[in-house]
Amino acid sequence: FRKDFMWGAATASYQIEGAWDKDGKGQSIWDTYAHTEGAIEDGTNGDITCDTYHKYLEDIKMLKRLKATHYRFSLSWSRLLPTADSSAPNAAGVAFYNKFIDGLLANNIKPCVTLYHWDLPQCVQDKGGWQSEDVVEKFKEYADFCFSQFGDRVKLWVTINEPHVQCGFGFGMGIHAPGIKGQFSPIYHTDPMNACYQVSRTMLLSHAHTYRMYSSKYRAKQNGLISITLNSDWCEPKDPSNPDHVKAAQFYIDATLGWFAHPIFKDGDYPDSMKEHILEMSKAQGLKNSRLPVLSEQEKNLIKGTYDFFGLNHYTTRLAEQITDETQAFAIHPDMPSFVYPDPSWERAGNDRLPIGSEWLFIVPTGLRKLLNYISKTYGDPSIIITENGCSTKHSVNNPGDTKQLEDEQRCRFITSYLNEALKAHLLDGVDLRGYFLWTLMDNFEWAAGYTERFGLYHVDFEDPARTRTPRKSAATFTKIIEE
Ligand code: PNW
Repeated sequence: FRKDFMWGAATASYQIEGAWDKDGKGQSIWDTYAHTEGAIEDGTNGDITCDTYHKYLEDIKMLKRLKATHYRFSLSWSRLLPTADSSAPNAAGVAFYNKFIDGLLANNIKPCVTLYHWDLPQCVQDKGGWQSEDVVEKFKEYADFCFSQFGDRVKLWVTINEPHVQCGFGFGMGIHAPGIKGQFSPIYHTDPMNACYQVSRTMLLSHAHTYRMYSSKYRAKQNGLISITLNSDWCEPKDPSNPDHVKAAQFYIDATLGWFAHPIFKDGDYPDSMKEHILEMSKAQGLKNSRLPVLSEQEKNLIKGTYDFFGLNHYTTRLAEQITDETQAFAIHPDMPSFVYPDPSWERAGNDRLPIGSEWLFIVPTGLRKLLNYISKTYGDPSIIITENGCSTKHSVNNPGDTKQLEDEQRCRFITSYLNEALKAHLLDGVDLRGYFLWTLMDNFEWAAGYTERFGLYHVDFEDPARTRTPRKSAATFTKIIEE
């Protein structure tokens, strides 16, 4: 890897901070959602979680011990601006992040800051949230505030984390905040509102306006880099000689990665395959126009090229074939014609002794190399930063002898093998890879799975009021790779 390669770990505010109602913090949609009965698998929430708000010095020590050069974390919008009004900031929130950023820098760890990792202020949600045009101005106002407060020291910014996961999980499937269901309800196919598409549009515009505002107002003085982080699986046809399977695999990539990458990294607009297919589906259901909102020329010009690097979150790989009535319910958004699933021969994340691991994560290191090559070729060889990659263990099942799963051999193998494929992409294929952030520094609140799924290099004891952190074997493995 490059001499200046960024080696880090990643987290997100709602997943680690706790102190959900302390020192003037406003509430976010995740506070609301996690407090809703039945929303979270184990009935938990992020009220305290790792208690990073009080224990941030420990987190910095852990990063130092890992020999990380960088740390990716997110800011809590509602902790900084409880009423989403930048003329009324929460001084305690600003002070917290200032202490944290200064602490990282004092230890020679550079911050990579995500502005938005899913915890929208509830007051913004109450006015329509991502479904309202107004959110674009609100987001810009928040970003402007963050650049003005922290941009003298933060040189690496991510506007929005994984918009397609939020669009699909939050609006449609309804399994993440704000929990808006619809796509599989009987009324869904006659509902022209189609929240997930509206939301994808306001997210793209929020990102683009923020990028341009950074360029015009801050770049000359602060000299940082800013982009978006997109999650993508790698996907292959189940049978490569079957044209339907080939088409399904490409469509899955277009409608997940391409949904946001094509507008930002290519020509300002959604991929043609998406536009054509959604129009066809909309017409078949008696709609006059496509439920995918049309982006104007002005909007396309605004969105196109708003990146300084390609932020990639990658975990797993899928096989694809065309969708059928029986498999429709598994689609992440309503017009997905591809059915995707893991090859049964792939190793599943989770303890080998357990009958089930984490539901969705299968270990396919070669998928990372293929995906990096795909991105490089499709989007004009951008500098790529892997902003997340990691491996989970299922925690709730009794696992005698190693209840903390400190001897996490599988995670060690995951890290080593995925990084080896990333190295091949860099050395053998010429992909411009700039950094790697491991998800995640320590066990934390894993969204709808609560604390049942653990991704941490450090185990966190959530029964213990001190939230004691203990390094797993994988922490040493990762450090050794960084050192060597
Ligand atoms: C990412 N999928 O989310 C998020 O950025 C993290 O906050 C999260 O903790 C991490 O990955 C692990 O889940 C994803 O189903 C959630 O494909 C789901 C998927 C991918 C990423």
